[in-house]
Amino acid sequence: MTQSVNLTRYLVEQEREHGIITPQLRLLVEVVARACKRISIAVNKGALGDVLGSAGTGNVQGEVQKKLDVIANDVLIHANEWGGHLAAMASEEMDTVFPVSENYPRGEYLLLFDPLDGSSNIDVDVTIGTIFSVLQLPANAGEVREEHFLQAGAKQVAAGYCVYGPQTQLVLTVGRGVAVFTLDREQGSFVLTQSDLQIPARTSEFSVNMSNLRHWAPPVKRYIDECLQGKEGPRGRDFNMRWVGSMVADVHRILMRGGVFLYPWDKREPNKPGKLRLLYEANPMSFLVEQAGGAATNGQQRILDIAPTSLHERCSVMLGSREEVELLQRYHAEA
Ligand code: AHM
Ligand code: MG
Repeated sequence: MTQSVNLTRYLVEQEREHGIITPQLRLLVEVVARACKRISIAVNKGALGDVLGSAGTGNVQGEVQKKLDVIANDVLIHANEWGGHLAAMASEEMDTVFPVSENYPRGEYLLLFDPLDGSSNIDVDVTIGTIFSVLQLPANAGEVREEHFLQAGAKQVAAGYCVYGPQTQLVLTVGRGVAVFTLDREQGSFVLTQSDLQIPARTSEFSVNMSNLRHWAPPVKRYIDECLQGKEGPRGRDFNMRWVGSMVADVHRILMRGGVFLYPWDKREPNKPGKLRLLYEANPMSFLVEQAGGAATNGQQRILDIAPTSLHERCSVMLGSREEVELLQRYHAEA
């Protein structure tokens, strides 16, 4: 009988055979995965668990919080604060960093997350997810401060997301490719269902909120316009479009079958680089996409090279199949 590989075994093997993770990092990923199981259960209950609708509060970015945003944030905090693997956490839903209490030992890692991505899809039973990113606390850091989190995405030691769709899947990188685990609800464990994921370099599918077209910068308009011209245009082939409106779901599709995802700068808010958050969304997704052979840019530079200047910084995002992202980069350079 072939034995299935669960998340614990996968992590133990990464530690033992490849030496790329530490026991503390293994614990961290397992705790995050356990928290995601709890969130998945809450998501599945929906109205029966009284988890839908607005929480009646706002977050630091002035967005109305949904009950599930708050629940998922609490689950991640409480699951992670006592294990001794973390120094601090930061979340899209919290104003400032959350250092672990002095009642617990301090670990060497920093955990960042978007607890519930795709909030606008919660109440309509459409796929949502949790995104996370792991950094190392700089040596001799002393008291943890916001500046310790302001590391380029290339410094991430792990990143992933959990997608709550028809199946619950955990997609993970610890810097050696991308692995996919599917939640076996009977066993209560994440089972490895795909390893060494690769995004095809070429694609004919794009993912963007087309209602914003008139607000984009010329290079993005040019790229999408040429896709829309199909066979008759300069691209010489027809393009398909898919847009769920949850980054997790849209990026998951791209990791599974290729494509390019865009959430570009928009002239309605000229001083903001984009809508999505660099530390909680763009960096972890870019790390996964690069580990799967794809590319991620903000138009000007590789997303993983951006030096963050604040915790809730935004970022223009274009990621996915390598050839398409390179073309977008070229159109930006030519503009
Ligand atoms: P959220 O973290 O509050 O859910 O916001 C991020 C989401 C992304 O998942 C998605 O790509 C984008 O916002 C969709 O925004 P819009 O519907 O405004 O185009
Ligand atoms: Mg989000």
